[in-house]
Amino acid sequence: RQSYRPVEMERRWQRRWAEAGIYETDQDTAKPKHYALTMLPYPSGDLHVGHWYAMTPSDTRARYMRMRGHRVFFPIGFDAFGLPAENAAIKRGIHPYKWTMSNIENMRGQLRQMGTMFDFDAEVVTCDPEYYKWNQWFFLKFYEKGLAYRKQAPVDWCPSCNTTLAREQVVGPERLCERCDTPVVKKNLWQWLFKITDYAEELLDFSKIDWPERVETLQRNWIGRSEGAELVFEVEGYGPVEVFTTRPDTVFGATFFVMSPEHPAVEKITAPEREAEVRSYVERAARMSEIDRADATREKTGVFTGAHAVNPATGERIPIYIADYVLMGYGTGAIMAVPAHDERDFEFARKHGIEIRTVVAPPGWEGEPLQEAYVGEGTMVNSGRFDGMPSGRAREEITSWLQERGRGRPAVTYRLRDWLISRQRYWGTPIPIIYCEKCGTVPVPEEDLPVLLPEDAEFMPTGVSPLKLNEEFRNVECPRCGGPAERETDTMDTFVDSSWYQYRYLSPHYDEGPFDPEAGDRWLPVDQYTGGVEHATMHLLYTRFWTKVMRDLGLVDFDEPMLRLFNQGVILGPDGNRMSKSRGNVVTPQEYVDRYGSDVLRCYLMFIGPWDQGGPWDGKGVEGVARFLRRAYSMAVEGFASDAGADPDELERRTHRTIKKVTQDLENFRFNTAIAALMEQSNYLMAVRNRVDEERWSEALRQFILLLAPFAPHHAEEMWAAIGGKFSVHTQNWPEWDESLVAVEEIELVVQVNGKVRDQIKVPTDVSEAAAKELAMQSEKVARQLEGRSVRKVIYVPGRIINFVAG
Ligand code: ANZ
Ligand code: ZN
Repeated sequence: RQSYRPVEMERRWQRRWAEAGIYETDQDTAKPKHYALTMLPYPSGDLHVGHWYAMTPSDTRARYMRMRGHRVFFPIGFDAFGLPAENAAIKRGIHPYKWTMSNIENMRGQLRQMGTMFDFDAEVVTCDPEYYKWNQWFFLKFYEKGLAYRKQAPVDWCPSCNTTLAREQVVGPERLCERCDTPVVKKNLWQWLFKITDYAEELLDFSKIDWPERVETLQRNWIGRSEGAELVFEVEGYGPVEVFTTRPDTVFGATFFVMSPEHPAVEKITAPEREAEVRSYVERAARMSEIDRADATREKTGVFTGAHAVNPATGERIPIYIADYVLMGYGTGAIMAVPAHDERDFEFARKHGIEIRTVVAPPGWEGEPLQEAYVGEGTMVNSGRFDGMPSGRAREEITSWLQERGRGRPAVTYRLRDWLISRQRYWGTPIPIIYCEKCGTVPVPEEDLPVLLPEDAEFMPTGVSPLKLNEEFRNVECPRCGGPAERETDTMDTFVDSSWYQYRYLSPHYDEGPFDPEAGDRWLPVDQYTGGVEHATMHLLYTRFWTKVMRDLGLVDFDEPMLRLFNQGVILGPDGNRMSKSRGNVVTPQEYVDRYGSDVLRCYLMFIGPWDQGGPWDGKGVEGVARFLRRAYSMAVEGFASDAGADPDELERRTHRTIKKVTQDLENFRFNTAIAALMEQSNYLMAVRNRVDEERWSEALRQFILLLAPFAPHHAEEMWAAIGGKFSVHTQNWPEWDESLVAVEEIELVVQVNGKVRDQIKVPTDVSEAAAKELAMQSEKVARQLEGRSVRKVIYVPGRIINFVAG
C-alpha cells in the first residue's frame, strides 16, 4: 500500500508532463479551436492567492475544453513595465530590469507548481524589446492614421519632489503626494494621446460579444453618450464661443454663461479690474481633481469675468462667469447656464443674484417662482414663438431654428476622453518620435525600431522625464534632414502593452509583424477571457479599441478581441476584507502548496463559493478539501475486495447524474457546485465499494477520475495510472451522460406516526434521512397528526418507512 505524499506526487507528474510535452499547444486544425486567455500578471515578486484564484479556475475550464475535443491555446506572460519596478530602483537601488526579471524568474517557478496547462513556449514579457518594438510599430501606424496626436494636457505634479505623479501616487481626498505629503497641483505638458474617441460610437455596440452585463454597463457609462446641440454665443469683444447642451429647449432661459477656468478665452475676455480675482480662482481650480469638481454636492463657486455674451435666442446680454463645476474636458468647456432647469445653475444663480427664468412649465405651474430647478419635461413658456409647445418637440425645433440662423446644430458628445499615453517615466516603452528644429515632429523610421530603452537613467526625481537626462539617448540625427534633433523622452502607458498581448502570444518571436497572420487565422479571436471586473473601463475598453484599429489597418478581420468574458470575484482574507498587503491579511499560497500540494489549493479556491462572487478564505476549510482528495486517491490506489449488497444500477445512475452536473457547471463557470457534486459522488463510491459489482464500480471510478481531472490534475493523473489508464488522463475524452439514466427515480415511502400509517409519499430513490424527514413533515396528513406534539424520535428504514415517535 502506497503512502499518500501529495507534494512529491505532484512534482513527479509535473516533470513527466514537461518531458512528454503534453501541454504544448495542439495544432490539429481538424478540431475546433478554443483560445482561452487569463489576464496576464504584473511581476510583483510572488504569486499570491489572488493569482491562484484568477488562474486555476481558468485552467480548469481550459482543461475541460481540451477534454471536450477542442484544440486549446492557453498562454501566460508578464505585464512587465510599470511604476513598482521604478520605485524599487529608487528605494533599493536595484535596476528596474533586474528587479523585474528576477521576479519573473521566481514567478515562473511558482506558475509551474500550479499544475496548469499553460503553454510556456508562448510566454510574452512586455519589457522585452522583442515585444515593445511592436508597441512602437503600432504607435507609428496610429500616427500615420491620425490616431496618435500631441497636445498640452495636465498632469499631477508635486512641487516639492519636482516630479509628475501617477494616479496611484496621489493619495486621499486632499490629493497629497505619496512621498512627501505636499498638495499636488496640475501642470500642463505636451503629451501624446490616442484618439479612442473616434471609436466611441462603435465601442457602444456590444452585439458581437457575450460579456457580463455589468462590464457593458460600466463601459457604456464611461463612454457616456449625450445627445443635444452645440449652440453659438457671441462673446463681446472676443467672438463666437460654442456651448454643448442637452437641453436646447431651455435656451430662452439662459440668463448667464459659464466658462471652465481653463477655457482659452478666459484670459482674453477678463476685464482688467477682475483679473486678480479670476487668476486666483483659476489657480485654485487647477489644484482640484476633476472628480471633486464634478461632485454635485459641493458648493458651487465661481467668479464674474466682467465680460458678456449674447443669448442667440433672446438677443440679451448675459454675464460670463468662470466656475470649477464646468470642466474643460467635456463638451466645449463652456455652458449656457439655465438656472430654472439645471440644479447646479440654480444654486449658482441664487448665490449671485441672477435671474431664474422659467421656460419649461411644470404641470400645473401658474407663474410662481420655482423653489428648485425643474429638470423634467413640460410646456414651453417665455420662449417667444415656441410657447405652448411640449419641451421635447421644442428641443428639435429650437435647434433647427438656431441652425438656420447659423447659431447651432444638433450634436452628440461623449464623456469618453482620448487616451493619454505619455508617461514621464523611465520603465516603459520609448515613444518613437524625434523632434527636429527644421522638420518638426518626425516619426522614427520603421526600420530603426525598436528604439531601445537605454540601461542608464537617473531614477531619482529631477522634475523631468528620466530619459531627458540621458544625452546619448536624447540627442539624435534627424532621420529626415540629418541635422541635430531630439528624441521624445516620455514613455508609453503600460496599458498599451496589455491592449494587444493576446496577439503576440500566437508567435512571440515573430519579427515581420506584431503576430504571424497564419497563427492568427488558426486562433483568433480569443474565445474565452477571464479576469477581474476592475479592468472594465480601462484595459477591457482599450483592448476593444485596439482591435478595431487593427481591423482598420487590415491586420485582423473581426471587430472584437474577446468573444466571451467571465469576471471572477475577489477573494477575502480571514477577516472578511479584500486580501491585501496593507491590511496584513494576506495568505501566501506557498505554505499551503508545501503542505497539501497544489490540487488541494486549486480545489479549495474553486469550492469556497461561486467564482464570480469570490469568498472568504478560511484555513479550516482547506482541511476538508484535502480530505476529499486524499480519500479519492486512496480509492484508486487501494483497489477492491468483494462485491455484495449495493445496487449497481443505482451506482450507474449516480455516475451519469454527476457527469451531467459537472459538465453543466463547467459550462457555466460554477466550479463550486461541480466540486460539491464530485465530493458527493466520491462519498458514494466509498460507501458502496466492496458492496457492488467490481467491474461496474471500477467503471464508475474511471468516470469519476475523468471528471476530477480538470480540477485536480495531479491527483487524477495518479489515480488514472493506478487503475491502469493510459498516460495521460488529460488527453482523454470527457465522459458523456445518458439522459435516460439521469432522471431521478422515485419510490413510495410509508410515513407513520407512532407506528400508525398516516400517508405514503414519493421521494427520490437515494433520499437521505434528513431529506425524507423534511418531505414527510410536509404531508398535510402527517402535519395534522404532529400538531401540538413534539417529535421525540425518528425511525427511518431507508427507502421504505419513516416513523415519527411523538408525545
Ligand atoms: C443647458 C442646460 C439646461 C443643461 C438645462 C442642462 C439642463 P450630460 O447629460 O452629462 O451630457 N455641461 C455641458 N458641458 C459641460 C462641462 N464641460 N462641464 C460641466 N457641465 C457641462 O450633461 C450635459 C449638460 O451638462 C449640458 O446641458 C450642460 O448644461 C452641462 F435645463 O446646458 B446643459
Ligand atoms: Zn530634421
